[in-house]
Order: sequence, then C-alpha cells, then structure tokens
Amino acid sequence: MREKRRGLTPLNPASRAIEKFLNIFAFSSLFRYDSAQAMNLFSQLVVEPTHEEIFTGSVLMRGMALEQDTELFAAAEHIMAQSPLHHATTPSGLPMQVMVTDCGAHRTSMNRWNPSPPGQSRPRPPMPLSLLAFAVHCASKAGFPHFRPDACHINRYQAGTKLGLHQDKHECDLSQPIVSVSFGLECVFLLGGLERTDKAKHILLEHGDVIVWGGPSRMRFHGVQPVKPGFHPMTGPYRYNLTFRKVS
Ligand code: MD3
Ligand code: FE
Repeated sequence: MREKRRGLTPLNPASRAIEKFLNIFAFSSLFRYDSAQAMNLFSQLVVEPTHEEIFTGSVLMRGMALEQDTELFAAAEHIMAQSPLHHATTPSGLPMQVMVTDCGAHRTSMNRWNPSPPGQSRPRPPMPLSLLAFAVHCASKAGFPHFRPDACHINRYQAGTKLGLHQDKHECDLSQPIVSVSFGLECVFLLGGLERTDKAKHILLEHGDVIVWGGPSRMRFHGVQPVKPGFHPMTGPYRYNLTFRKVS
C-alpha cells in the first residue's frame, strides 16, 4: 500500500497509524504475525473519512462514501438500468473511451457529453433520493451548505480508459460546486490550474473517495490517467465516478 502511494498524496493519519502499528507487529520477535489475517482486520476497520483542502475550494474526503457504499452504488446501478451507459462524444462528435449516463435535470445548453441541442436528448430517470442526500451532506461538510444538485452524471472507466485534461464550464451557474464520488478501481486523478499548461497535482482516488470542487477551484483543468486493470468486489473491472451538479 505504501509503495503504491509513493509520489502521490500521503496516507491519512489514521491509516498511517494503523500501518505503523502493523509494521511494529510484523517486525517484533515477540509476536507471530499472520499478514493475511492482519490485512483482513485492516480492511474491516472503520476509518474516519479525511478532510483535506487540496486548493481553496477543493476538498478531498477520503473514504467518505464507504459507510454507505452498497446503498449508493446500488442507486447508481438503478440509474444505469433505466438509462444505459453509452460512449461519450467530444464536442466535435468523436466517440470517447469513457462510457456515460445521467439522471435528473437536462442541461439547459449544449454540452460536451451530448452535443445534440436541448430537447433532443434521451429521457432521464430522476435522481435517487439516497444519492441526492449524500451529495448535499458532502457539499455541506465542504462548506457549501446551500448546494442542491439537480443532476448526476455517471462515468464508467475500464482498464486503459482515460479522461484528457478539461474544464467543466457547461453548467449554468459556476458559483455552484460539483460533488464527485468514486467507486471501484482506483485511478490517478490530475488536478491542474486555470491554464491547460499549468503543472498538475497527482491524486490517487480510491473506492469511496469524495471530492467537492467549488469556489476558485471550480474552473481548474483536470483529468484521469489511464485506469490500470484490476477487479473490485463491488464494481468488477470498472471504475465509476458520479458527479452531482446544478445544471438548470
Ligand atoms: C476538478 N470526471 O465528468 S471528478 C467529468 O473521475 C470529470 O470521472 C472525473 O471530470 C472522473 O467532468 C473527475 C469531477 C470534477 C468535476 C469538476 C471539477 C473535477 C473537477 C472542477 C474543477 C476541478
Ligand atoms: Fe470534468
């Protein structure tokens, strides 16, 4: 776990404490230590979510969705059952690797995922209440107590899928934050500046991590490095990202 994180943002203090504890156990001659059993214990420990302000207005809460992951991911699967995933298209109409679907309100203007004019897009299921409540809770913790998203966009990545650096500027009210929730395979998220060429931070995002993007961070360039192959017990060979937005 430590190896994997080299060069990325550090482990949160609770995880670091547990890791240190296990290492002391492992190297102590007083105890015989079964690493498989210890990792099993480790994975069952309930670790408090973190609260890390990466830049002004962007708050990373590692593990925030873990407590309710089964219920939240089931709600996402319900959306995907009603409105199947399809390949996103670039503004010029080219198919992208990432597969997408949406629920809730339509954007009032054209957007990057679905360049057809408003009114001609596919019907959308409503936003599940469990997801709405969770997104409102996260935004509130991050300092945006008035955020009421009306739409949720789902991205699905498989091994090799990436998302190039871009800005999200299609929502009508850019003073509103975006809440992003990750499920399944991990990824390296790139968080840049307000210019495409600004140096980007690398952030490891894992199952259950939440980031709230608002204020001066709202227009930062960002992207996702190609997802590495893997298997997650809840999502199989995929990474999912849910973004909650106010679009109308
Ligand atoms: C950073 N999705 O759908 S979280 C997207 O993991 C998108 O699928 C990513 O970027 C994903 O547009 C990343 C979303 C996100 C949204 C808005 C941002 C990250 C942001 C605004 C500013 C900085
Ligand atoms: Fe984006």
